[in-house]
Amino acid sequence: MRSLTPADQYPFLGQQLPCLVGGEFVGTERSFPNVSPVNGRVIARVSEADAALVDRAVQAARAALKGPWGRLTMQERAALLRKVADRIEQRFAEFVSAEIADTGKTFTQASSLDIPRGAANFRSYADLALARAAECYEMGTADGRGALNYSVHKPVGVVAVIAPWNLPFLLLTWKVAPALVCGNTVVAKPSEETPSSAQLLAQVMQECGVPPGVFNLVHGFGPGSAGEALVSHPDVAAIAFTGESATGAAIMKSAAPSVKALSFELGGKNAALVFADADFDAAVAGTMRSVFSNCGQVCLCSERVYVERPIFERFVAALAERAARLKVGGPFEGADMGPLISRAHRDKVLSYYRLAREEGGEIVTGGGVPRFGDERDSGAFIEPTIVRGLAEQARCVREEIFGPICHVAPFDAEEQAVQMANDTRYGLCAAVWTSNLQRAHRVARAMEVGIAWVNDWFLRDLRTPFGGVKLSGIGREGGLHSLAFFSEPMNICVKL
Ligand code: NAD
Ligand code: 6OD
Repeated sequence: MRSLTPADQYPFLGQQLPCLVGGEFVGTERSFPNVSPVNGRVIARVSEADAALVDRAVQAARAALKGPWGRLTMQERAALLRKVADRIEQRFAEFVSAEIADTGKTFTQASSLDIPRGAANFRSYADLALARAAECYEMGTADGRGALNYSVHKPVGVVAVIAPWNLPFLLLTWKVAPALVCGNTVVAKPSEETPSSAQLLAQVMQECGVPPGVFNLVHGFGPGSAGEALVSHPDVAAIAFTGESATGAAIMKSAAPSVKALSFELGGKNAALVFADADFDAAVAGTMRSVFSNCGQVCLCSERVYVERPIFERFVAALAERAARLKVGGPFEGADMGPLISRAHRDKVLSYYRLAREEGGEIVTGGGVPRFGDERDSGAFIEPTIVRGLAEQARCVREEIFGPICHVAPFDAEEQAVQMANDTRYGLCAAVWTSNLQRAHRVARAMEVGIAWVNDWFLRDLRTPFGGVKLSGIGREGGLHSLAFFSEPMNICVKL
């Protein structure tokens, strides 16, 4: 065990994190605390951008579109993205520490998923942008000479990127990288809970020579703060947002008067379907991952697990046994699961633990808060929890909880499993566990979601479409889909 707290590794310990506006770091009088979810300690303060500072950031981003940035070729922008990826890797330890300090997530996860994916996002979009083909259509004309149509891609303009706290660096860079490679300028707002890896990214942008105003960073909250000021700003052309569905609805309202382009990755109430013919051990291990990764705080996590009746009892017992053995603890303790993001979020998740009992569910394992007898008792730790016996209409089965909890229910027939999985207002992803090839394709395709995994979960190829249907989002990101969102295509028709 290295330390109970990441504070000693944290690059901004005791500092006030500034915003980045037009190439200058700007502190503000108004600030808010950055609190460690490991022990409740204030580890830094964060400058809060007001509407005036957000406006300065947007104007700087607008001006930068017409500066040297606007004259760079795609190749030059792609090269800059690669430089950013290299620099993230050079400062890898600091990024990992920053992410851990804000979230309390395990060192293993931050160093194997969050930060490497941040660097990979920049490299992957550099590759993709260079490989994008232009559309070209030859056409006949009455005079027999014909014409040639070809498309060019222009930037959309100033893009607002708004990120949540669960995978802060992965999700921010997932949008910043394609926005920049397409020639846009960005005003990014990380979650108020997780400002630190974005702060390091701002430094990296400066170090790599990204021109002033191309990448701006504003800190703050949503309503009545930097977030709302940004999404309602008339000079922001597009908003790429990841977060709760209700927040998406509020942002749509703010964005409506200036008819902004929107890309939304929102909440989920994802199902895992486990058929009796599945590789039992792989299905248990995969479901453990899909329920408890990042303390259940991944939009893709399975909160509803449907298991075919012949293996139901054995599956629940295996899941419960493994969940009870999960080690909950601080980032450097070799734990399987860190804390939730905050005490406030823990109160919300605990309210669902209580509700599960009130709604007639049986808590198979967990259901409470672990006691450590040290400073971690002031953190936001919670027990991994499995519930059974709830009605499909129970709120715990219908509402996104975003914590380490799932409800397990049996099914008797494939059609019933499909019906139950799809009976939700969300539609982000599903995991199907079966060894029957035909069933795998049939059931995966029947899922009303944007992403279905067969015999795995959260296996990512960054070229693939990513997003959700229903309350889970608008549009798709990933690969060419992101490049399309962040570009304005224009057709040029040449009479020959
Ligand atoms: P959130 O919606 O509370 O906040 C996300 C961001 O939006 C934050 O930066 C916040 O400050 C900002 N914000 C809030 N209100 C705003 C407003 N009115 N105007 C502008 N900005 C505003 O989400 P969260 O709690 O940070 O993250 C958890 C949620 O995100 C869960 O619902 C989860 O499912 C979802 N999520 C979805 C995906 C996906 O890919 N579909 C990925 C990660 C998280
Ligand atoms: O892997 C990704 O690209 C992605 N957007 C993951 C989202 C995870 C949600 O918490």
